[in-house]
Amino acid sequence: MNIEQIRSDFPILDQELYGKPLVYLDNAATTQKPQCVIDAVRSYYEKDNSNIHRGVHTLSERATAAYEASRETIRSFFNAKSTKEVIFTRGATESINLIASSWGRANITKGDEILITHMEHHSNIVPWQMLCEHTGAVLKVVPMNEAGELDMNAFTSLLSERTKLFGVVHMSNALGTINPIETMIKQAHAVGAVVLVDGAQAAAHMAVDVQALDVDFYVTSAHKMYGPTGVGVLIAKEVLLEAMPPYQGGGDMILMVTFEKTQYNDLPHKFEAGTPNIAGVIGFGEAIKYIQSIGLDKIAVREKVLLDYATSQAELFEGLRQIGTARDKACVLSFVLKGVHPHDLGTILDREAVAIRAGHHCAMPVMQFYKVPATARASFSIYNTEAEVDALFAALSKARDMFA
Ligand code: C6P
Repeated sequence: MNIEQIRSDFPILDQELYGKPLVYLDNAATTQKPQCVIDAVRSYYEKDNSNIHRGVHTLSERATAAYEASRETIRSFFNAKSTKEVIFTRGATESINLIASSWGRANITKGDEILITHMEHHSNIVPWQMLCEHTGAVLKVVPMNEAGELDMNAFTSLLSERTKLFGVVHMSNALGTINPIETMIKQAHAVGAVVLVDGAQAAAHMAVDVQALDVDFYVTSAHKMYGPTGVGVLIAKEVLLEAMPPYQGGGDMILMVTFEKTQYNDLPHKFEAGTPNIAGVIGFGEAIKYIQSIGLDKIAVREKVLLDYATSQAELFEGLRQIGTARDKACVLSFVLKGVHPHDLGTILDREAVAIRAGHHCAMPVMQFYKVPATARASFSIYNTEAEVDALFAALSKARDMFA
């Protein structure tokens, strides 16, 4: 794999901050965008800008064709059965809220249980808390161990016929843990629960086959997969979507409206009310093609090499405590440095042109578990290099010296 060539696909990487080359290690927050994605978005606005599914004119037909072609690209990438199962949303957060609002309100009643895990992002906690408040259902949580791995025995004993939905993050943004979702889906199905997998972090780093997994709902965001912000996807089994009421009402999600009654549109349009993020969806499709052009297998192997390289340095770095040491993890090095608050660390590293994230990563229960207010998090992507990992640790040494 030619990393220099890959880097040249990302124009933003070719810049200096404070006289030093930018080292971008905040990929779990959002990845950078390759030129082909930028071009696709620009070309849509320059040549095809028009509303979709409505116009009979050429521009509208072109925009509609490009939008729907992206849906097919994304269907094939995740191996969904049909494009009816591919719903465009604003991102993983909106996808989960859609499920909680639509599926949740139709299927959850008092006394039912929603099971999630201790390492969920807030977007896979709060919508379920809201649903529980509204319905009287009960939220249960699968605990984890010190390494940041789920307690599978506890998971098994928490499952029961009361469990109506099990929601689990595929790859934790705060820890990097990859969860054994295949086994968990099977076990949850055995008690009759439907399963939602939050793939916001995972989808750019490992192949996901929704049919092989037999997952009911899989969600992700384009911007963590080299695509634009403000767009994402919900992939769901058609049988579930057919039975679910619309999430929002408005244009495009209807076939016929009278004041007496509205007939809803067919899938997937029933869940896409209003003018969508057309440019974003087109850019998303292009981003997926970009990933395919490199190959997820190669991406996963390369990123593992980089994470191992960073982890071995972290293990030797005096005063550094890693947060998240699961056996199966990817792309995330979360840590605290003795005597330096993560926010100070983030600021000092910024002056060295090293971009990391410092904070609770929208996973406050993870911080509570480790009894830390925040962590510093370096997260890697396909364009990062060993030299950038070295730059990270050189900057960390400086920070440690400053606070010594
Ligand atoms: N995590 C991070 O820096 P949205 O914001 O809808 O694109 O994605 C939400 C989300 C859901 N699940 C997981 C596992 C995530 O990591 C995220 C986003 C970013 O870690 C922003 S908090």
